[in-house]
Amino acid sequence: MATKKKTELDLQLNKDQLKASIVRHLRSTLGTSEQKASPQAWWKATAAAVNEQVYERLTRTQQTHFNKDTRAIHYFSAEFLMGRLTSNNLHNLSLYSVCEEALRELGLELTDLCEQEPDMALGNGGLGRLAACFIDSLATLNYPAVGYGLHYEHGLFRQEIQDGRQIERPDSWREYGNPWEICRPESVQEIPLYGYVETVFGDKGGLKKVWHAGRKIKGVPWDIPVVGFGGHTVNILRLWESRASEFFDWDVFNAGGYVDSQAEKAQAETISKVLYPNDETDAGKELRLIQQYFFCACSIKDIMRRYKRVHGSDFSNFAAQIAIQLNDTHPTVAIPELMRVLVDEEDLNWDAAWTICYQVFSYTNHTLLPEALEKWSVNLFEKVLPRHLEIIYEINARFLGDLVEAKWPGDDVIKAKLSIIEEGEVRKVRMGNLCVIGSAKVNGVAEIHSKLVKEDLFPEFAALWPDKMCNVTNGVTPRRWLLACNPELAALYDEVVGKEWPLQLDKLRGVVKFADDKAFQQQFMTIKRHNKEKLVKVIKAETGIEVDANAIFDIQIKRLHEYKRQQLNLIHIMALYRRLLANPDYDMHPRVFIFGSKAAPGYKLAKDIIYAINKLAERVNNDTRIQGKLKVVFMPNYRVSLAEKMIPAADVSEQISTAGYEASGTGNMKLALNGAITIGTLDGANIEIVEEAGAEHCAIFGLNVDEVKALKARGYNPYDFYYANSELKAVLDWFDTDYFTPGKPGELSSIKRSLLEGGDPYLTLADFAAYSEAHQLVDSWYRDPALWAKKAIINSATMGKFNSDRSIQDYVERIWKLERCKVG
Ligand code: NBX
Repeated sequence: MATKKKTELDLQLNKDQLKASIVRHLRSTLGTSEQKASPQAWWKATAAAVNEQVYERLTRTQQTHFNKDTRAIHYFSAEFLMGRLTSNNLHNLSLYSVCEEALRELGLELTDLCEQEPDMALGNGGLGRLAACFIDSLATLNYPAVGYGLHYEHGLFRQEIQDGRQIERPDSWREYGNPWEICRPESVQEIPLYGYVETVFGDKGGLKKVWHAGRKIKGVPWDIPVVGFGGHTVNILRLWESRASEFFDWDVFNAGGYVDSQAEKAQAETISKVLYPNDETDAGKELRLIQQYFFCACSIKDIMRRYKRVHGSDFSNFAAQIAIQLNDTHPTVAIPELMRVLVDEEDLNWDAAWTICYQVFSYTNHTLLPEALEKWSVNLFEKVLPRHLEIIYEINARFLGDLVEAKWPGDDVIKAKLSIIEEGEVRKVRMGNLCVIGSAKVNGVAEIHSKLVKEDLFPEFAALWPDKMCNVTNGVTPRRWLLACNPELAALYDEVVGKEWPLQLDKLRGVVKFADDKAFQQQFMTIKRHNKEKLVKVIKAETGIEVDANAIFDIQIKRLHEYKRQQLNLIHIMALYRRLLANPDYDMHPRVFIFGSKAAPGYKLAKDIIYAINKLAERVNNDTRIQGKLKVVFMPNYRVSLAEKMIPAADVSEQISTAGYEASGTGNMKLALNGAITIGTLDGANIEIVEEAGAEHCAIFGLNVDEVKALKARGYNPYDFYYANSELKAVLDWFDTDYFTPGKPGELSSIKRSLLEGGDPYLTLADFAAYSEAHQLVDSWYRDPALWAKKAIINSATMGKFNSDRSIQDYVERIWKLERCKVG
């Protein structure tokens, strides 16, 4: 009898089936029983039951993609900050409430089980989280896509706070297993490193390069299924784990070198051991270059294998089939690697290979900070990747000799600027220049940022290739950042605008007409209140601090960096505290300032700012004189799962970077979508948020990009502001006392020093007065509940543009030229 293909309906589980499946997995997969099972076992059994659905759809997706042989996007990123997957997968499979009911009948709460899951924290911040949102959107929109990255054993460090200071602890997200990943030994790759290059006579005549590797590393792929919303397409995120290659170990082992072979093994496994915790700055470490090459080479091999299975050695379709997006410069080495494979291994001539190469790659820039632009020393490159350095030299020689010479004949200054190689005492490979030269398209991540990429960072490249530079404004997935994290607001929106908004976030515009409606305002603010009450409990549990849900919850959550200006927030809170001490009746609505932030372990000033926030918190929170009008909370170990609890509870969103420095921001989008009012500068995507929500519904302050540039050009002197503003002076002088660190004066002085002697590179003092005024405006708005509710509603309802589905659609139209591939 012919087996009938399962229909969608067959796939959809009901409550009783899911319940039976969970219990079956508890017994047969987890080897325990309903009586004995721990919450963790229940969570894993639930995941296993869900995986039956996931795998069926994954297989269908892969078959469909194979049969249709369509063009696919390969998203190369050193980071994917996935967070937890259980509730996300349940939502995307439309199984969330079914599962909730099934578990309830078993005496369990789904939300409790979800807390068992460790965050998959394989990223630092915005860049890694953006990659996670993008693969969600790609699957949701039914685009054939693979995410490629590194299977770090330890993700971003866990942050503990001890006596106010950040302590880094290792993160062991898979210590007890991760039910969402599948090991694929059948797709293992072997990757060469070190060694030397030999020039030999090729079979077809002419010379040929052969790279003799000094060692080889095994790349083991782990697949994480990426379930699109609606559950049609299940793509994969393929993360490479490094292992010792058997070929190498055996030689050493047979020679009696068991211990040496173990050392080799340990070294090989070091490559994917730990995520570098620096965001924005680059350490230039050998291991990091090896990490980058390792995951790019494994991924290119994987793409080649799949391509050749269908097309053999005919590469004429390669560029039509394969698109690769480079998430910042971290995967740049993929460009010379593809050249190496095509020229050295597949015997294509240089021109043919290059024509393919620059059509395949595109590059996203996420920063203008000079210290963040990756450069590798030529010596290091030569040692680790000798053949790649030769290829880079060849790319560079042809680029400078042909294109640059034709456009600017004899201009050596421009040549030096555009060269991939930076000359100097230590010669360096500029990864940004290599990316631009080797890519079809280069994009920034918000309108203003893309403009600055074009005009300030790469002006000559833009003159050479006017069509290469473009913009794709970032977005966030509304499934995780509204539907899953704010269920009450999601349900309200379902009622008011229908259930399509998680796919078409623009539909929320339909809510605007209720912004003045008293009943709706009340519903909206009641939900906010519930979310705040939940956060009150989390704050108490995590920090012991008691806060009142009647206060304004003012939240700044992001990595700690001077340009993001947590120090501006800090000195403003100190100013408020002074006002309250000077006048206990100082008229302000009670405020809770809440921070969440990790500092790079080597970033001394950033760690000092965390310490100062905690010391200020200790003093303020225990000062009865101010009658609870001011509270300060530093939430330890900020991460995706904590963001999901903080964002729905925010009244005010702090987006206060120095204009021109925050490429886009994505937390700004999540907070506004959940009804927070932005207090921010005209920087990154804030500008577009204000365009959507209306300037009157945001508290914008401070210097804009042009004013920042002008002030810097005039010569900025922070002392001008210090002496001109007595409150600011008093606050800064406070850092030198022991008011916040009893018996230890000077412990916080580094912050004052950076703002005065250090020259205040991010113009904190220049923006202080305007920031303080903006806060007063926000305070006055909050005292008018109807006005506040209206602004909060309008902010949430107008964030449709910042759906990551829209970003992906922009990438598809402007860069990737993909077609959707419906999985039946
Ligand atoms: O990328 C961030 C930007 O700062 C944000 O403005 C932007 O919204 C976000 C997404 O486009 N950049 C970022 O997160 N960078 C890193 O995390 C990073 C990590 C490692 C590294 C350099 C930067 N070596």
